[in-house]
Amino acid sequence: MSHTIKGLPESAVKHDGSALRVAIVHARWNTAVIDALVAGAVAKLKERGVKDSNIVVQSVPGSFELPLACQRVIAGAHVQAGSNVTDLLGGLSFGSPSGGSRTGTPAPAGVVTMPNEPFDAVIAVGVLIKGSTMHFEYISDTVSHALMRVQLDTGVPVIFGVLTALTDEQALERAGLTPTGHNHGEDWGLAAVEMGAHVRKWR
Ligand code: DLZ
Repeated sequence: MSHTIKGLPESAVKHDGSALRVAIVHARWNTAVIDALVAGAVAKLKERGVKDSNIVVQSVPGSFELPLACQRVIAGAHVQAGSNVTDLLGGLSFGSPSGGSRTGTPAPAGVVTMPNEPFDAVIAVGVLIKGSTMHFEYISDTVSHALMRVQLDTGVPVIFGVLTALTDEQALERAGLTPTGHNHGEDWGLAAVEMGAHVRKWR
């Protein structure tokens, strides 16, 4: 068996997620990989005690859309329920249709309003796979910087769940979809609970 010094060791403290609210905002590009990553993140959130009703999942078209979506979700903007998420994850909550927004603005018809409580962490999930143009480089760079900006501007941890893979194989491996792969979504779920718990203490 090969050994490596790389990777995230298990935290000495098992952080308690039972009081935390976490949003997962994910792109739909490269869906097979995205689905596995989101499922891995949700599994670890639940393992750490985060309640189903406190996990909100929102999809956007591609990784380029992640920063704005994270910023709006953190701000408590109205979020359209995505049926793909309910299908994928079996009934996660999108909040009460009757709930008001934090700004007090009524939700437009057909739009589900987020619950009022703030999020303790947001996990931004995207899968960028290098093609034959410069698209990959521009989006990877822009999205990384923008997600960092969102977390520093809002004070809410934004977990960086954007895979920047050079090949399909790399993406599959990092989503645990190859025999020797590891699902990085699990790490992101744990990081969300750890950072959410830390930031509550640091307020
Ligand atoms: C256009 C595009 C391409 C070529 N590749 C990816 C990708 O590998 N992963 C991803 O998440 N999104 C990709 N996109 C879509 C962009 O992120 C974005 O959705 C569109 O440019 C519209 O703004």
